[in-house]
Amino acid sequence: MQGDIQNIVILTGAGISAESGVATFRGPDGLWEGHRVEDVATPEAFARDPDLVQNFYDERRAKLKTVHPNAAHKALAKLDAQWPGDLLLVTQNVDDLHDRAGSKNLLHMHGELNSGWCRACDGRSPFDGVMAAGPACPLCGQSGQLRPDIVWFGEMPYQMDRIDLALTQCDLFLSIGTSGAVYPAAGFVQTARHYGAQTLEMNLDPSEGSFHFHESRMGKAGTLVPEWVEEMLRDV
Ligand code: BV8
Repeated sequence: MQGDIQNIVILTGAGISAESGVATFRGPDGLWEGHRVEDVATPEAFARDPDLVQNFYDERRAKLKTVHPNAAHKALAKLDAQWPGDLLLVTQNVDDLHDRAGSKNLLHMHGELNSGWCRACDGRSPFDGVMAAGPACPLCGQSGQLRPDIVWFGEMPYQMDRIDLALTQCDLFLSIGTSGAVYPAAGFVQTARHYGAQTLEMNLDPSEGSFHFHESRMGKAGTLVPEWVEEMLRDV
């Protein structure tokens, strides 16, 4: 696997955090903490019922304090530290588990629970409290103007230029724990493959885009990812 691989792009989704106890989005009932994701993760939902949306994210932010990185997060952080080529970890997840595991070459394309975005000064700053209470923006001091720093449906994901460049230059694209239901992330495998990368998927069950991957490994991320990292670091 690792012979001719220099540059790697890894995409993660909610499945990598599932074994840490963080709810995935599209479980059997299709509901996410009792809501349809499209009903709460949109600017329209926030305009219509800001308290509902703020409470939804406040609950998830508070839960972060009770969960911890699992073996998959830790294995990716080890690869980040020891891989001699380029490695970019693009996560769709808004939890801080990759950060806490120690991954450095990491970007949150859908934003982060522990960040606040001020509608008054447009500034973003670390935030780990209760936003529904209308706290003051740490940057401009205005109260009641913070929104979750989350990319909702219809909003542009973060750092897309950086992601697209990495996809054109990678030798391996690995997707872990995502259903392949949401774009543009679900299209990354096609871009990487178009530019000649090997493509590998690790998921509990086949994603919507499984057929785009050269190889799919079905199983739990907590088992598959550490095995793969050891395989990649064996001859480094
Ligand atoms: C944009 C907020 C453009 C963060 C989220 C029609 C066709 C194509 C596209 C569209 C369309 N209509 C609209 C669109 C665009 C839309 C979209 O893709 N809609 C979908 C529903 C069709 N996309 C957007 O709007 C994006 N923006 O396109 O902007 C634009 C252009 C110009 C100007 C402005 C804008 C924005 C997308 C981001 C939306 N935000 N959430 C939050 O609150 O968390 S999306 C939400 O779903 C999450 O962010 C999550 O990251 C994402 C994907 O979910 P997954 O991570 O894959 O989780 P899921 O539960 O689905 O799957 C988990 C998988 O893990 C499963 O397969 C399971 O089997 C597996 N698993 C479980 N346990 C384990 C496991 N695997 C391994 N081990 C385990 N233990």
